[in-house]
This record gives sequence, C-alpha cells and structure tokens, in this order.
Amino acid sequence: MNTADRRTVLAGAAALLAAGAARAETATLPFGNGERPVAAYPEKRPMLVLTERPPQLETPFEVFDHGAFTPNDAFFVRYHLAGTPPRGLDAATHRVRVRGAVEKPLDLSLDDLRRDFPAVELAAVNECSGNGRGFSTPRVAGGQLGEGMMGNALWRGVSVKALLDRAGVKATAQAVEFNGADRPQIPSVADFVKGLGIDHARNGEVMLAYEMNGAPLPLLNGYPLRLIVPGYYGTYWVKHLTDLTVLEQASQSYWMQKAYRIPDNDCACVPAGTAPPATRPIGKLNVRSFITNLQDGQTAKASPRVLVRGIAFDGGAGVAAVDLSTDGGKTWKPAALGQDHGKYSFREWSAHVPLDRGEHFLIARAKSKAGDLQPLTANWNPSAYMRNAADLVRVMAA
Ligand SMILES: Nc1nc2c(c(=O)[nH]1)N[C@H]1C(S)=C(S)[C@@H](COP(=O)(O)O)O[C@H]1N2
Ligand SMILES: [Mo]
Repeated sequence: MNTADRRTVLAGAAALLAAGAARAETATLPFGNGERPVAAYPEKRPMLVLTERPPQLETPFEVFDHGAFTPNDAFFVRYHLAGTPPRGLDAATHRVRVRGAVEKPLDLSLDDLRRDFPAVELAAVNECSGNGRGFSTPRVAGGQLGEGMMGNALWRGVSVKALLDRAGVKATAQAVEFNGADRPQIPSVADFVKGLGIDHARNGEVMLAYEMNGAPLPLLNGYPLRLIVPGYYGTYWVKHLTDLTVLEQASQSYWMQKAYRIPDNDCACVPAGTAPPATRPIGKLNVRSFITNLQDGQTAKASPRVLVRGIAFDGGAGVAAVDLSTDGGKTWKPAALGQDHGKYSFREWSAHVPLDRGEHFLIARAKSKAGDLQPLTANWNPSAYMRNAADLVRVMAA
C-alpha cells in the first residue's frame, strides 16, 4: 500500500472509530460478567471488545493455535486515555525528538530513521500486565481480561541505543522518558509517559519499531512508530512515539510512580486481599504457557495418541522446557519444543498423550532457562498483574 492509499485507510479508520464499530456477535469469557461484544475495528478482524472508548480489544484465543506469530489484524489493543488513537498520524510527517541531558538534541522523520540508522529486527512478545486478570480470585478492579491480551510479532526498526549515541548522552544521565502522540483530555489525567533506566534504554535491544510482521504498524498498535522493550510487559511499549527525554533522575511520571507497580518481593505477590508494604515498577514477563488446541470443558475422541499443542514464553531467558500432565499435575511428560525464533518470542510446543474414555485434567507448565517454573496455583496481588498460573484444561474423551 502506498502512503496516499494508507492515509485514506487511516482517515476512514478515524471516521469509523468516531462512529463506533459495527457489532456483530458476542463471546463469553469463562468468568462472571465475561460476555463481550465481538467487533471488527479498522485493520482488525473481529475481536473481543473490553471498552470502546478507548478501544481495548482482546485477541480471540484460537488465533494462538495458528503459529508462533500473531497476525497484525488479530493483535490485541490496549489504551488508557480517552480520545485514542490520536488523530492525524502520518508516517510522512511524523517526527521523533530526542532531548534533555544530551549534547545534541535530535528531531527526525521516519525517513531519517530508515536512512541514517541500521535496521534491527527482533521477535518479541507484547503482553499486557493484566492478561488473565478476569480469572483472579478474589477478583480485583481493572479490565476483566481473558488470556488474549498478548501477541508475538517480528518488529523492525532502529535501536534506541543508536539514537541516543547520535544525540550524545551526558554522563549525568539516569533515565529516558518515552511519550507518544496521545494526550489526556482533562488536566486531572496524567499523560501516558513511561521511563527506563539509562542502561536499559541503551542495551541495544530496546528499539523503535516502524514495522510489525513485515508491514507498517496498524494504527491501533502504534502507527507509525512504537517502543519495543523486549522481555518487558506491554505497558512500556509506548505507541505513536514522538519524544525521548533523557533525564538526570528516575522518571517521575504517574505511570511509573503510581501505576503499574507490583509488590516488592520475589513472587510479586501478597496474601489475597492485603496491600503490599512496598512496591516497585513492573518489569519482565513471567514465564507462561498455554494449551491452544483444546479448550477447557471440551470433548475429544479417546485415543492412545491425542495431539496437544500450545505456546510458551518468558521474559527473555528463553523457554527451557514445557511439561504436560493429563492427571491434574500428578505426573508430567516433556513436550517437544518447536522452532526457536529467539529468546523473546512465543515458542510452539507439542506432545502426543493417551486419553482413555473419561475425564482428563490437562496442565501445561513451562520452565525458563533462568529456572523459573510456572506455579500451579495463582499468586495474588491487588492489580492481578503478572498472572502465570498453569491453566487446567478439562477434556472429556469419548
Ligand atoms: N501511547 C500509548 N502507548 C501505550 C499505551 C497507551 O495507553 N498509550 N498502553 C500501553 C499498554 S498498558 C500496553 S499493554 C500496550 C499494548 O500494546 P498494543 O495495543 O499494541 O497491543 O501498549 C502500551 N503503549
Ligand atoms: Mo497493559
């Protein structure tokens, strides 16, 4: 698609978003108040709608059974502020600025990024901190999400290190703040700004992406440029990126100091219903796996060789193993891992298991190369962040 065509699509997209998307059907997530409209937004296939304004869309779970990469038109959408996505975004006129504690501030177009900096490419999972929150017991406030607030894509762009090196970061620098084109509609709401420590921002992997799975980013996923923080929760992956500000202190943004904080202990958890005595900003993705070809409560044909498959990922150590149980966790058998697309990617896995007539309790459990193992019972925290308990999938074989 050329730029002019794309502009027409985006103008149409903005009009449609303003009008509200056409509703077709509903889907029901397996927890209380789990009924969701299913609607096709611009550049998206029908998705589960959590909220319309701002658009928050969940990927239909069956998409994860079709490969290690999540198609752009099925990739989940999360926004905080009303009035998103922002209007008037255009790759041809978009600017990205680097300012603050640097020798030489930069003000660049996307053409400048493509021409003056080496392209880097990386497969990485974007997962919302609250993915699976709807399953929390006791329940907590916040979007009641199923398990579709995650996706894996091949991101292409430039490294933040290359940009910062060009600007010349001062020795006194401590952190970098990232801001996108969306702005709060009322003064009492804080602009969506995230911060990374200076060494993290300069690790060579943190990048600004202008392509996702070989195509421009969909409008709703951050067109025309977004931050990619491999191995970290989606909250850091600022969309519609316009400003990098190098700071001589940690970011004081509301979205770092007040929101997206977890209990400051090893499990990031507290006894259900209690408040953590101390918190820290959320960080790396917890190790997690999902069975994708069998649904909880379904029937299957009894057979000595039933295929069970799924996906696994973690915060960047890489998936070491996925084990599968058919007896609710009493015994385990290793699954075969699929192609390795890099340590930040979804990793497919599969196993064949015997299922006699009757009920079976399937559980997949991933282990990371750092030695982290999915818990069999969920850890609890007040925002239900970082859920990674191994799911129970009951299958009736007949
Ligand atoms: N500009 C902007 N970027 C943002 C957000 C936002 O509200 N505004 N939300 C963040 C959160 S919490 C998540 S989980 C991811 C979701 O990325 P996606 O919508 O492309 O799936 O975007 C992040 N980047
Ligand atoms: Mo998120």
